[in-house]
Order: sequence, then C-alpha cells, then structure tokens
Amino acid sequence: MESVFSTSKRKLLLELAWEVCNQVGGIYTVIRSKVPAMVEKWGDDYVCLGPYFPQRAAAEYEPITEPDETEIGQTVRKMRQMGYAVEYGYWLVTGRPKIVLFHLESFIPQLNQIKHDLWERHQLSTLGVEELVNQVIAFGEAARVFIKLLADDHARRVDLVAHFHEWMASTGLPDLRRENVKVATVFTTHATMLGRYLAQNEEGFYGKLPFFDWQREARHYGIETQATIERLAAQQAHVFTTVSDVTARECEVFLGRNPDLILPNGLNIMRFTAVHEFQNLHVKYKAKIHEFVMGHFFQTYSFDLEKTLYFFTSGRFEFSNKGYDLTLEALARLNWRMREANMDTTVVMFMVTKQPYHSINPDVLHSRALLEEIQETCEAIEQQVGERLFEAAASSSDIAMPDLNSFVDEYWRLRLRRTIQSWKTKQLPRFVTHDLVQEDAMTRFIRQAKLVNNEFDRVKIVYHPDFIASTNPLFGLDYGQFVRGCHLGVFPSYYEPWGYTPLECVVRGIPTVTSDQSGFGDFIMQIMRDYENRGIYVVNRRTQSFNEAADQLANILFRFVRMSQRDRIAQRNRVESIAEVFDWTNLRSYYDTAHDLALKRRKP
Ligand code: G6P
Ligand code: 1S3
Repeated sequence: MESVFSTSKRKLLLELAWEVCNQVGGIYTVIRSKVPAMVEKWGDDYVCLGPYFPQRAAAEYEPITEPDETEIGQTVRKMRQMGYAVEYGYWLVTGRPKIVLFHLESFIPQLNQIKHDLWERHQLSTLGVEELVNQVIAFGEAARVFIKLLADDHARRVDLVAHFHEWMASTGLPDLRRENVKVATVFTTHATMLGRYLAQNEEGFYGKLPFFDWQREARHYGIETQATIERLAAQQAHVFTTVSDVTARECEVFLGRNPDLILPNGLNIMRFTAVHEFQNLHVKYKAKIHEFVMGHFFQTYSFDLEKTLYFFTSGRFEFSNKGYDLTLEALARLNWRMREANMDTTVVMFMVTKQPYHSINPDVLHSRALLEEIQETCEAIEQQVGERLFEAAASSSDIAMPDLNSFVDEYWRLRLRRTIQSWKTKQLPRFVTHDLVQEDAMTRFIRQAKLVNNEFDRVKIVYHPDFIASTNPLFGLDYGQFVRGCHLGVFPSYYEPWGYTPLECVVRGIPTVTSDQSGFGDFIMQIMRDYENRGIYVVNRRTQSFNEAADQLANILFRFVRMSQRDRIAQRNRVESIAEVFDWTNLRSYYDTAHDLALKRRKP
C-alpha cells in the first residue's frame, strides 16, 4: 500500500495557540514575532489556529469573504456546512499569515459529551472546573475536528504538521493520536502549571523538585485538570519541546517525559544601520522620563538629572518568581553603599507590574499638571523676553546687555511664583503612583526596606502597578520607548521558563540583569562567554541563598552606578550588537528541526 507520507509531498504547518489573535501574555509574543520568519519559509502553507474573541480580534483580523480552494479553505467550508461557526482570514501583523479562528460557543452544546469522552478515553477529570477550562476544552475540540477533516481529505497529497503551544491549545491532541489521524504533532510547553505554583509557594523549590508527586500537588493547588491536560499533551505528541533547559528539568517530574528538543524564543529584530540612531533614541526617551521625575520628585526636593540613572523591572505580579523581592533587597543595599560612598548619583527604580488599583493617585497627577503649568509659564516668559530683547537690541545704540528682568510683565512673575508655591510640598514623593485596592507584598517590602524616597536616599522607588502604555498620562511613552529611555533592566527571576523582558532590553541596546534560573539567562551562558562584558549580568540563583544573591546583585548595581557615561555608551553598543542572535530568522531552525523530527516519527 502507498504510504500517505512521502518525501516529495508538500508540507503544511498549522500552529495552534490560545493567544493567536488574542493577546494575554508571552506566548502571543512568541507566535506573533515569529510569523515573518515562518511565512518566509512556508508561504501560504503556514496557518495559525486560535479561539475567536471578537473584541480582541477586531483590530488584528481581516476575514476572507469566500473561502479559497486551498486545503484550509475547503476544510473551513466543510466545518461551516457541519454547522460550526469558523472565521477564516488574515492576521494583520507583520507577515500577514492566514488564520482560522473558532467560535467557541459552537462547541459548548456538546461540552458534556466531550468531557465525558475525555474522561472515558484519557481519564481526564473535568469536574467542577472554572469557565476558562471549559473554553479551553471547546477550543481543543474545534481544533481536533478541523485537523481530522483536513487530514482525512488531504493527507494523501500533503504532509501535515500541527504545532500545539501550551495545554490551552491541546485538549484535542490525545484523541488525534488515539484515532491515528495522519498529522505529525509537536507540543511545546512554555512553563509547567505545577512549576509556576510550587516555585511561588514552596521554599527551596529547586532542591525539592525531583521529589514532588505531581498528582498530589496538582490536587492540592486545585489544578489537576490543567496539569493532566499538559501531561497528556506532552506524553502523546510525536515531539515534545519546551523553551529552555531550565524548564526541561521540571518536565520529567511534572509531565513524565523529557523534552526531545529545546526551542529558544526570539524576536523579529529590526536594527538601525547606524548605531548612533538607537543611542539618540535613548536620549530622546530619557528626556520624557526626566519630565516625569521632575513632576514626581522636584516638588519636594531636587537632584541633578545629569547624574540620574533609570533602572526598571517589569512583568506579571509574581512577587518572588519574578525576583521583585531580591531586586528590592539589593536596592536597599545599593542605597546604603551609595550613601556610605557619599555619591551624588541618584538611581530611580521603576517597578512596573499589574495590580488592582482604583486610579492614578490624584496628588501624583496634580503635581504633574502643575509642573506642566510651570513649563508653559516659562515658555510664555521666554517668548516675551525674546521679543522685547530683540526690539530693545534693534532700537538701541548702546551695546550693553539690558536688564532682562525688566522685560517680564508683573502678571507672568506673579503667575510663576504662585504656581511654584502651590506646587512645592514637604511630603515625601510617593513610592507608588496609583491608589491600590490594597497594600501588597511590594508596598510592604518597600516600607520594610525603608526605601520611601527620603531626600538623603540615593535610590528612589517608583512602583507603577500598571503596564506602560502610550495612553498613560504619567510617561506618555509606549513600553518599547520607556525601555529605551532607561539605563538598566533588572530581572533576577527565580522562576522564569524563558523571560522576554531582558531580551527586550538587549534588542534596544539597554544592558540588563537576568538570572541563571531564567531560560534566557541560562541560554546566554551556554552560547556566550563574555556576556557580562557585553552588558548582560546573570545573577546566580541556582546555588546561592537569597542573601548571597542579593549581595551579588547589589555588587552588580554598585559597579554599574560607578561607570562613566563614556563606558555606558560603549556598553550599550556592545549589548545591541548581540541582538541579531535572537532574530527568528536564526532561531527558526530550532522549530524546523522539531517539525522534521515529528514528520519522521509520524511516518511508518
Ligand atoms: C547617547 C547619546 C549621547 C548621550 C548619551 C547619554 O549615547 O548619543 O549624546 O550623551 O546617550 O548617556 P547616559 O547613559 O548618560 O544616559
Ligand atoms: C511564559 O509566559 P510567562 O511570563 O507566564 O511563556 C513565555 C514565552 O515562552 C516565557 O517567556 C515566560 O518565561 C513564561 O512565563
């Protein structure tokens, strides 16, 4: 009998993720940034599959009015004839791939039957799960139906590969294998559910790792369904992968299988032809951060902005997983050392994350508004003085400089004095920019470490419990611009399967701190020797205690604040030169290997 897999056949790649056209977190970045490199290789034979959420898709999705005659178009038509609502069109991101999005409500009426089958066939218990898991199961079923139809009708002519990201895309995978559907499958986990929970809650997580009983822990944390889906997908895919060696260590314990391959994450990198261009952008956006800092701090006291360095961290609010605790501890030590050394440099640290808040603090907004008024008044005075000086100079025969004070109207003098008076205050600058719904681990730690923005402190804290967006009135910058304006990104994570944030600094030429427990840090240590000289500092969190790691980080920061401006500029050039390594056109080859291996394993 003729094999359905032959080397001469065309290949068709489906990539499935909950975050296709639906931004939630890091996986969206992976898929979206990889699109141009995938389309370059696969052209129209690359298609992304995701769930359909009209509001989220609105800005990113353009439907194809009448399905084409491609295998995908025909399968979409067939599914619609079966009564399912399916979207088919283009994802409006760089690379513009074709996408298929499933209306989940189409599958909800059969949910009980699907769950029953999952239990019968795979002992996957879904009793009492939250609504999100129901949606995930509906998506998994939609994908399964689609892939089965596609394979049944077309596998004779095309080799199909389906790449599933995370458990949220993968409830249909075990049945595809069980029914021996002619598709080669790859499953990539971007973290493990249990790793996430346990790292956050179990002291000495990594030391205990080999001894955890996955099922007992999953029950304890109420995530047995999610952990089981992840485990089934990992075990049943032809090829199982994860994003770093760091996460691979968890996979055997929690998912019962060692990954076949590691697929590191990249970005779609666009470098400037001349390096001064990105250096200029640093100055441009730093000036915007200066404006915020003046508005926030100078109403109480001032410091020299020429001698001010901006550090930041950013990520979800996983306090110890993301290393916020370590960062604050190291900053407290840095503050003490800078004071001991009588330094006149100031460090402003931005802690950017997302926590529930009522609104931006009114005082913070008011101060910012008053500063703008002062600026407008100064501009008006500048114009008045300029015009009158010009008139005076042109009409006078005297070459002596006139008294500029006399050119300013009483109105403007008074207005400037009054605005400055009402702006100045004795209150310490707030260390949190928003009115939080409640105190949290961050505010408690900041108070306890006494990093409360006293004038004598060399390290100031700005805790911004919302992600940075250009619509935010405090900075008026988008995240990428904010990163460019800073001097150093600080991300000494304890649990971080990959971690895009340090990489997002590198590609913008901003030096960064990462850790050997983050996938990115681990990867950089494997591929490069002089990473520190290039501006990537790796904190050892694998073998050091919290206290030792805090000391190491404080040392790194102390060395950084003593660098000359000339050295900082040179370091930015060096760090930016690494960017290319992480371009998907280079890192796509890891994905190519996974797809080839899956096809090889699928073939009889
Ligand atoms: C860039 C600009 C320089 C500027 C420097 C400031 O390199 O091209 O003109 O002096 O940034 O660097 P700093 O580290 O002090 O923000
Ligand atoms: C995960 O997202 P997270 O921030 O929950 O996947 C990302 C993409 O692979 C990865 O960068 C991150 O470390 C993981 O944790």
